[in-house]
Amino acid sequence: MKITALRTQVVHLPLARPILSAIFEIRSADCVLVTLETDAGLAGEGLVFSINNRRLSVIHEMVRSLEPLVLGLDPTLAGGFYKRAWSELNFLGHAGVSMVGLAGVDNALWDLRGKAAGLNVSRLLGAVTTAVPVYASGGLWLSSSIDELQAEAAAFRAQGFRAMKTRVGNRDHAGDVARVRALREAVGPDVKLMVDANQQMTVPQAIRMGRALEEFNLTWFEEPIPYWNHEGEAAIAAALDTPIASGETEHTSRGILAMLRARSADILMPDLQRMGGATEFLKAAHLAEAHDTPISSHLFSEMSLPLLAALPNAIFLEHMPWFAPIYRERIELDADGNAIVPDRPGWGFSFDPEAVRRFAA
Ligand code: SMN
Ligand code: MG
Repeated sequence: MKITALRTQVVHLPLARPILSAIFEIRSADCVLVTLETDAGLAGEGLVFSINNRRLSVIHEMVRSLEPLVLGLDPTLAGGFYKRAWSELNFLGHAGVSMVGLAGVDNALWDLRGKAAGLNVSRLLGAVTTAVPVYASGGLWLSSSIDELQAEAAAFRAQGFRAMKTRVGNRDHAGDVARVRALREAVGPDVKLMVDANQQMTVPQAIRMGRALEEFNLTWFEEPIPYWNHEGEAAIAAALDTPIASGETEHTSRGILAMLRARSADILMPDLQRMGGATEFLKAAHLAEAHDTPISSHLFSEMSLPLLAALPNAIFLEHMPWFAPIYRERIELDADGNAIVPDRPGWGFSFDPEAVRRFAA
């Protein structure tokens, strides 16, 4: 089998209403869909994205720039592509848009290899499980009032979720604590709760916040301070009983390795596109396993689900519904609130051509 074309399509997925985290207002998720066509009739799919339609054209060009490296490639020799791309991208650096572009192609190659083998990517890798614990992340934003927080939490429970994440970091300590308290009261003691500060605190603020939140038995406290301050994050992790989760803003497995060496977080959450795709995501996960550190995923729920199902140290899938509108299939939950890994080959989630047309530029 040989790859005959790299096709890209741009789609714009508006959110129902603008949402606020401590760092961004988000109005839309805008994607470059990547399709690798082959002479065997199979096609591999991946996607990368940007928020608010900013710099999407840069990402698009970065993906397109890799086309010469995949044309004529046998997908079972994907490692050769990765090695050549890694070498070429050295000039711009193994971070930022270089890695995002690489992720688009690498993820499409993984889908293709799964489809060629007739296996879901989880089974291609040697699956650990067929269902992965999942938490709802597409709600409970800073833009929600306390009443809205409680209503959204109830809606998540009704959808079958047993874990959910809210945001803090509003520079209003008492307000943040009151919001988490209201949420814990709304969901009761059995639902797992996480909070995410999106890097907007200082070390002392984060320690004070973490101590104030200890009574709510949080599953984790995410990205308390700027992502590059590994030593500061390690100090927070050492000071608190609540586990610190971090890593979504790191690039490549080397970024994750630096965090592991600094002991800056108790749980690492590599982001599929900042890693540079599934190839590098897997390396990051294995490095974490060698450091006895659990991992979660960041965004890209449809592709992260099969990957986490093949990783013994995976503890939670982030369920972010932003990309669901362009897929034909939806992530389904079992009665225990786990995301069911599809048996379908490749990622097990494929672009819906009609939806792609609807959301196209
Ligand atoms: C997040 C980051 C980027 C976009 C949306 C949400 C957030 C998360 O940090 O962890 O979901
Ligand atoms: Mg986060």
